[in-house]
Amino acid sequence: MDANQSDRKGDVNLLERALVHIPGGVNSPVRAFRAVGGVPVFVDRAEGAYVYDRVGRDYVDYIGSWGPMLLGHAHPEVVKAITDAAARGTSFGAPTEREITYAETISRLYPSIEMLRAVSSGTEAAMSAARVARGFTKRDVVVKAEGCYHGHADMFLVKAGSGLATLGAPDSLGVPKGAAQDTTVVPFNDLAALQAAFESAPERIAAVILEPVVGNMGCVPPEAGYLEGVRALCTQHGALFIMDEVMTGSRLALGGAQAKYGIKPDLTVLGKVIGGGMPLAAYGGRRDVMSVIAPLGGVYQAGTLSGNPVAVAAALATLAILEREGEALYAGLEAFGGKLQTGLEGILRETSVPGIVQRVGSMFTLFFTDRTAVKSWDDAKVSDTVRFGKWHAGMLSKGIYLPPSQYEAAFISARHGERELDRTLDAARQTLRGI
Ligand code: HOZ
Repeated sequence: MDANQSDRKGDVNLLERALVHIPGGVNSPVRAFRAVGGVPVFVDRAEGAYVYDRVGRDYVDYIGSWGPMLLGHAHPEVVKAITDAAARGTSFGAPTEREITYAETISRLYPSIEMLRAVSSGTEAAMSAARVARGFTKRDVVVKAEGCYHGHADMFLVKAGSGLATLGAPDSLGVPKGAAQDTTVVPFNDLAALQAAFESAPERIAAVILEPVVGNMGCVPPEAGYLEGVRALCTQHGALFIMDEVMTGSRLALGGAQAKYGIKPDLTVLGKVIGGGMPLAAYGGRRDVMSVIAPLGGVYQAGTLSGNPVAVAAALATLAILEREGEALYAGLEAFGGKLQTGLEGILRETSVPGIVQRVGSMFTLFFTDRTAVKSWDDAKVSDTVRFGKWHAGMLSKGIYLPPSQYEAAFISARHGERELDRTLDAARQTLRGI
């Protein structure tokens, strides 16, 4: 069934009901559609490349649960792994053999990760990695890049992208000055600024954390030599390089952006794809660094649902499929992404709408800008967000479900094919003609 926005009364009713007991009607702010106007789609179920609302209206899904659904929704092998695991108990709070297999699998796919901890969300993974870096180096300062988002721990909510950028707020209320005073922010893709940060705080910087390909200010790739430069500066100054691969991990390559670009971080933060669509994330890296974690060392981190057996089963099934399908799967994503990008760029030219498509593999963003590239938050922030709102509404009305923010990357799944491509480009042509 094609989407028809004239009949979204059901979503309007659900939003009214949701607003009574849930702030903004949503459990994560970007989902509220405040940046683009309109009413969020209340999803009833999802399968393959589609999400469906309660009356069965279908949408080609480019949110993919904000990244995890690389294999598409409800992959039968993943669903079976989840149901089999659930039937054997949903939480033990005790070690399991499958956690070991999970750690062995991640370590095999990401050779920089000699030891890891499984946690329940990317936020938890990033804040724990920062604590480990501080505990290991005995230094306090963490450097982040403007527009990169590392979850909602206090120290990272400084010039963060994602939902904060979407709502036009650089920082969050409720973060005490003390919590953020040891966070230094530099522009992404700017090695000179990072070098200056190191020089102005000699032997005080514990770690540099960044997204190797940013997804949280829209899709912003690293310039040639940038990640190598960050690696070299960290090594030179005795700081750890933490790669936040929550979005890129096992999406841009089986071994993440670090495999794609050939960079070895000291610590890696993982989530989304490596959690198989369940609440599972991980952080890990060098054995000497990870050995500071309790009970081996003095850095504390714990969690009742860490390494949850159902989540780990979903993750293992997902990673097994990715390993089995290997290069062919990533080549398919690249091929779809390439056709989508070329198609959208052609339509932008045809319609004379100022915009550029930035894409790395299966992550992309159409920036409404007259700049020729978006390399940093300074470039991203001047995008025409009013036009983005019209684009989003137009596409949604034609059954295309895009992230409701200029500052969230869109994600392609392995289940997106020619049918979805044609439908997306038809909708884009009609929409861009009208804005
Ligand atoms: N802010 C996350 C994505 N960048 C998650 C968004 C959501 O789940 O609503």
